[in-house]
Amino acid sequence: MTAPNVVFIVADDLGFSDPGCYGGELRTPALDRLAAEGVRLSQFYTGARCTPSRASLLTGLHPQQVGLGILTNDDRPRGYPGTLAEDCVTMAEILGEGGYTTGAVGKWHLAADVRRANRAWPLRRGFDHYFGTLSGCGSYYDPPTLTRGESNAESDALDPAFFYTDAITDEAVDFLASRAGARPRRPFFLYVAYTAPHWPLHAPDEAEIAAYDGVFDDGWDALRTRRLERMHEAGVLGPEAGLSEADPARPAWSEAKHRAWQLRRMQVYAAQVGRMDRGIGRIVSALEDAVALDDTLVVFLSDNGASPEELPLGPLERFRSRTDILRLRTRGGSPVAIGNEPSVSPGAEDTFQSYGRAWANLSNTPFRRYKRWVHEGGICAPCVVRWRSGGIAEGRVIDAPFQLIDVLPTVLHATGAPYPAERKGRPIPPAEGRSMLPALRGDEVPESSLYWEHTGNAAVRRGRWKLVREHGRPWELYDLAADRSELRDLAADRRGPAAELAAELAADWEAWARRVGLIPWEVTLGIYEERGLDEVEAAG
Ligand SMILES: [Ca+2]
Repeated sequence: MTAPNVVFIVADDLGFSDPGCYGGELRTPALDRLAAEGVRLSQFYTGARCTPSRASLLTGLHPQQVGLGILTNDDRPRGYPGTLAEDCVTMAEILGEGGYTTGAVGKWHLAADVRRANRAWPLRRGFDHYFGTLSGCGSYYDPPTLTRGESNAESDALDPAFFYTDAITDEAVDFLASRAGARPRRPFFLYVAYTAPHWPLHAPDEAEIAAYDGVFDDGWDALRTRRLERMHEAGVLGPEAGLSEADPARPAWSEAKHRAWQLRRMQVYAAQVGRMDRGIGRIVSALEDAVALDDTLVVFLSDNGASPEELPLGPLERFRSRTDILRLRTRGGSPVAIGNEPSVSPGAEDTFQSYGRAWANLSNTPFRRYKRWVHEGGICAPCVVRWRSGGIAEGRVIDAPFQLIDVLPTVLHATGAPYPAERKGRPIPPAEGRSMLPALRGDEVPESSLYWEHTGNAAVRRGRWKLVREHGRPWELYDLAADRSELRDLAADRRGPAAELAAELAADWEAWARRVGLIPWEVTLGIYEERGLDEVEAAG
């Protein structure tokens, strides 16, 4: 068998149960097709936020090991550098060495400096080709830091028809079409990182928003219940997954104000996902046209759980000055209405809103918490894998737990590429994860411990047990085999066998934290305090 092509498709802040094939109301026919011809994972874990997740995906290491524990802020000398380390390899570097053509399209978010080309930019990290945004997010109509190769390409957006989701798709399709005709033929690695459905709520076609009229009218409470029923029916979750309590920090739907605006927010979010799904459909068609679909390992995933962030984050002036993600005017010169103001209907270029906490609570059904936390709602993501000639089971749900560090070993397993011992003469850490392929082919796999930390929120999972805490709070212990949604804290009883297990797992987590060079959140908070910054306001 020849080495397969590899295509990653990444969504940004898409909740676990949003896609149709995971039980959501959102229409995702292209993704559903990949799921029907491949597998869905029911326990695939990411990091808690964009930057750490992308770092793990591309390097096979924990984000703390590669300088990206939080975001792309340079917090040296005491904090993380916030830029991709030199002593690690990316998937593109490994596959490029093995004869692959490599391309990255879309969001990068792994470099502290997004203005001047540097060693953390895509072309210097193994990609032959790059088009996309280097920063965390921004307008879909006029994206800041849009870059082709290493040159600013923001003027691409002067075309009135420009829309970032479509531009990402167009570039990915062009890449595939040109590789298909190239001789001699080389396998390719294409990394497609959409920014959808990360805020701002931008959707260019009113018909796509109107297509969701009525779909969400019963509100987040009723829809959470129905989603979980569909997830049980589809086998994406078993009966051990109960519905978490409604987040007390958001109103019941029956008491929600500005309901028309609330519905509009969710409909625009759904339309954003629809645009992305259409792009995924075009990418799959391009692979078919190149007669390469069945010989391509296609991995779709979201980088973290749905986001509860309300806009603006922190005082507006600081939000403006600290981030390079904001346009104050449209391309036509009109002011942009920044923030979640109910009198403004989101979707167009002169708006800048997010869908907010209550809808994110629906997106993460049935779990607790959100992006930034490491309870299930923050780190459990939809993940679909298709590779027909690789013998991956078709249409099945795979229940074995995996996390982002396992993707790189999976690709190495599939392609036969070796993991190097060094980069540019410097030793690098061994890959942390293990191949998912045996499990994706339907075999039983042994248990392996998984670890997380982000802004002090921490967790370790060993088999059915998960120890998890919010920063500054005591550890909680859950039996995920009986209680997937983390509803019954077994560590609440501070004595007995559960307490012993909790202590053992806590010690395991501490040892991991030391090994990966974790910088305690208190240290970073101290740095921000000295600089007069709120925690983390920048986008991610
Ligand atoms: Ca994200």
